Amino acid sequence: MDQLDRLSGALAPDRGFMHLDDESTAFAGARVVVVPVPFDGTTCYRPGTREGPHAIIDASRNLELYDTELRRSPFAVGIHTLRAVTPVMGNAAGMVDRIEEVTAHLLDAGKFVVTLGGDHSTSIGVVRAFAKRHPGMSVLQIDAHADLREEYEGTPLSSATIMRRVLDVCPRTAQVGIRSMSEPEAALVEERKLPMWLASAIHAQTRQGRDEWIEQVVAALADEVYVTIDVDAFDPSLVPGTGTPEPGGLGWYEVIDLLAAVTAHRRVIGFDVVELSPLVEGHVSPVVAAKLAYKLIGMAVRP
Ligand SMILES: [Mn+2]
Repeated sequence: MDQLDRLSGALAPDRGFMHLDDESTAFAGARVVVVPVPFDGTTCYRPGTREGPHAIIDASRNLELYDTELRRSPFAVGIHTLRAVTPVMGNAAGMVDRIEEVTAHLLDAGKFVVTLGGDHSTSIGVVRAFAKRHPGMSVLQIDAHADLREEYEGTPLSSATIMRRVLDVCPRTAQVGIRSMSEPEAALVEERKLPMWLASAIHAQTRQGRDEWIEQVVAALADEVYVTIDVDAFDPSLVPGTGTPEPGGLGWYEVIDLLAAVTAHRRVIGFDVVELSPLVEGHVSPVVAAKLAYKLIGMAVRP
């Protein structure tokens, strides 16, 4: 823990994620570790995602510990909330390295790592640590944006380049809920035949009462799957609290049904929830992000 102490500074909000008692949160016994990363050095439109982790943990206070669909209480596997990772301000590369280091420590300790952003560049360091230990894994991205730019405003490490950086270390990806990308990104998708499910295609099936897209996404994934969830994948009517909203997003049950299928047929080895901006909307959006994180812990980490 000494090295983790060096990298994480401010105290976690009162009692950590889900506000559990000491017995359920002790580091040694906890199978899950939640890592708050209050960093938004690279968000391009409206900042405020640095407030995301605190807002998610705060909102989790009001969630039931029992999951009605899973019919059990996911917290029973033990959930420790790390103190927030100290931001390296104005130095995206330094921040990515620091996040990789924290994640690596936790993975080597055998923990299931849940990272709360922060902007989406947070995921670059996390994925690097996972990819070194799970070279055959897939990355499933649930997001409104393809985030496949080679660089954005002069930097290769940004919210807008995260999936391009993922491709540097993990060739197997699936992108779901996408409805915004540049022409060069679309050309890259075409050229490399990157598996992508546009939100419009998902909606077309939903309107007809079909959901074959879920099976197709699962089929595209390797046995081990890292999941990165940008909350702007959801429709802005459900999650308005994000820096770069896009109309036409996914509904709650579309995302949950997908994650249920992925966790049933593949091994989800870790995930992050990023881009929540509670300063834009801080009542409903943090609750959605908190419930999503808790439910995915429940689906991925079985007792
Ligand atoms: Mn996005």
